[in-house]
Amino acid sequence: MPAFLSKHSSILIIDDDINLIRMLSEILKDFGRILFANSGEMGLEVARQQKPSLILLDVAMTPMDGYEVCRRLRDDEVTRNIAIIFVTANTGMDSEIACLDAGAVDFICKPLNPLVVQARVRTHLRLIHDSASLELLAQRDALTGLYNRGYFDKAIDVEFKRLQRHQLPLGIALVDIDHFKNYNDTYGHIAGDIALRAVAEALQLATKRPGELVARYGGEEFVVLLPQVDASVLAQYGQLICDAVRALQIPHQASSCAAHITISVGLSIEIPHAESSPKDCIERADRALYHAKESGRNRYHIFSDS
Ligand code: GH3
Ligand code: MG
Repeated sequence: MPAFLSKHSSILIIDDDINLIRMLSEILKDFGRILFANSGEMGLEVARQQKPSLILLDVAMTPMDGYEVCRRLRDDEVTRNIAIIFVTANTGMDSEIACLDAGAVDFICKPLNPLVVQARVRTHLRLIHDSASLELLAQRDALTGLYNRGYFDKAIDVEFKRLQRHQLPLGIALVDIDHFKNYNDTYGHIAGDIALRAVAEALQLATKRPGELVARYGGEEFVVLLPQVDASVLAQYGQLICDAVRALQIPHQASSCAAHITISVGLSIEIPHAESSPKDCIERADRALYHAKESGRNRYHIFSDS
């Protein structure tokens, strides 16, 4: 079975004719989880709660018709991006245009032809699956598979605001591989790429608490978002990732600080407030990283004003 036809797909059928719901459920039973609602009101509620992959929406319902349901789905941030296919008995061009103008991706005419319904739904589930895959791909760094800088920049903005609202601390770790230029010069760029991947994986494995996020910040630098940590947990984390990379035991004969690959880590922690910004948090971690490098590398340092 193709990946887009799976138990992860769900289809919501909104129709006030229970026989039609039954018929569509039977036609689409192998396409994913089938949800249904027999009124526009109920459909809006289910859509909000379950966030289905696709909605099949009857046009002629009372008291709220399909166009109105569609408009409300589009107005709601939670349901805005769910694909909608209208199911309509009106086959005229005006009706087709009205369906598409209302924001539907397609329409299916009654009486229902099972093969046509399946073909249309299959097509849209595939499109939804492909665009979700592209979106996931756009968040990732191609070499390491970690989140990329663009994704991290958005994530830290969201997290900063959330923690500011709750007055909880935000920790940041900036991680930089020591003497990595020398590593490339000694072992070659391909070996450098392999080492980068290994370090990325070690960081990911060591970063386990809910809400924590590891990203490749650029080059041989990584960044970790550590929501709701205190200073002692942050220090433990700094030590943990230094140890984890050391434990990889990747030989590095051109390093001044060890016989194998090591990292330096800059840590910062603060409760976000109106006068600060995510950029300030990163800057503090960057200054701490500079300090760790200056103090001999292969260590972590926590930012403090002094
Ligand atoms: P320091 O200990 O001060 O951090 O020294 P460094 O040599 O690690 O730092 P520098 O900024 O001088 O060099 C970083 C090196 O990282 C240079 C660059 O070629 C390498 N690098 C960046 N991205 C990649 C990558 O994707 N693959 C490989 N193989 N190397 C990379
Ligand atoms: Mg470096």
